[in-house]
Amino acid sequence: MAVEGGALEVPVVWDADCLLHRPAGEVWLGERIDGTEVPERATVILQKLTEAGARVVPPAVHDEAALLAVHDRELVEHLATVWADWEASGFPADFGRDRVVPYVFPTAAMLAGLPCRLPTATHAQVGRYCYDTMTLVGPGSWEAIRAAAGCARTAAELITADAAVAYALCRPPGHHAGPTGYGGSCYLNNAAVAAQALRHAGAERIAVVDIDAHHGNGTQAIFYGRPDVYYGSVHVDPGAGWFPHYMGFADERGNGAGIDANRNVPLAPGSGDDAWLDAVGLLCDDVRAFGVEAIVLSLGVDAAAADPESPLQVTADGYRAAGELIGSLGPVAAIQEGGYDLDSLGDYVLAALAGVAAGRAAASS
Ligand code: SP5
Ligand code: ZN
Repeated sequence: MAVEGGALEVPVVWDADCLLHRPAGEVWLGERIDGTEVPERATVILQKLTEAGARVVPPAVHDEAALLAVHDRELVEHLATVWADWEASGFPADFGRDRVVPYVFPTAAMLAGLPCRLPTATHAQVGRYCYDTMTLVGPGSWEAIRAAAGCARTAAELITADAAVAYALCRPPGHHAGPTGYGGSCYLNNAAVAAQALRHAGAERIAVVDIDAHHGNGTQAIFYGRPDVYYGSVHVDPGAGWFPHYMGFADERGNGAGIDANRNVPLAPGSGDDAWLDAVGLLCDDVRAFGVEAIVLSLGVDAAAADPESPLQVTADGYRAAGELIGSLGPVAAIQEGGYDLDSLGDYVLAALAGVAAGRAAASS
């Protein structure tokens, strides 16, 4: 897809460590199958954006404080150490278990009111943090997880320093990771790290707008009780049987001081550009009314018609139009979330970012 007006004027924050995470599939209904969250996702996006003339920049040095601002320390330490513990327990060498996967989940139903202990066995600890069987950890996962969060933070810093728009090519994605747990192919919440970095840099109010095909339950959970960070998401209706199943419903509007700073717009499976863009427009109206200094865009492109993980039917032109609407709101740090159709992924990301840049340019002229 050609970008009108020359090179894509959006810095792309990228760290090759993001390729080191190789989940090597997912356990789907009890069987290991090929996963779709593969390293090639990042490679095809990078190639497309580079061809479009975008400047690629490395992340600034990352520190733990940025992660601990939105996640419990135990979660961060678990992710940093679980592969080594798994290996030391002999699972890969002695049992052929080449990836970390949980098998016991300390749900409210299991605990029956008792406090959640930290179990002794590594393989039992995993279910305390990982809430599904599709989010495997292997050698190199932590390096990629940390690199992705660093890219998100740097994108936030770039727009703080007056870039109108910046994009972090994060992999693995982040919006399903919450304050204390991970799942949905996500480990740490890159968009939340970016939003928190913007707050830290002095912005009083921030919006996270999430256009991934799935509800960003992790981002919602992190900011649910907060009045300073709005979260709005359009996604396939979890009530129609789609991940994350347990949240993402329209009546989730925030809690305590965060009431009315959360909005979910679930769409019927099969919805296309018209319904989807109406929903994006509604989120933008919300953001305008809320009043923000910057926007974090959770840019999943899995609402694409050809995407294998969602039944939404959005076109690349739809993503471009959504980008324009969002770019008109203020400076945007766009964070890569899902998007799994390797043939169209790059075109969709490029279309969205070109739209954001055009919307920003029109609003600031
Ligand atoms: C970041 C993101 O987009 N995460 C999406 C996670 C949704 N995963 C749900 C997977 C459910 C079934 N996947 C297997 C498909 C077999 N055809
Ligand atoms: Zn998704």
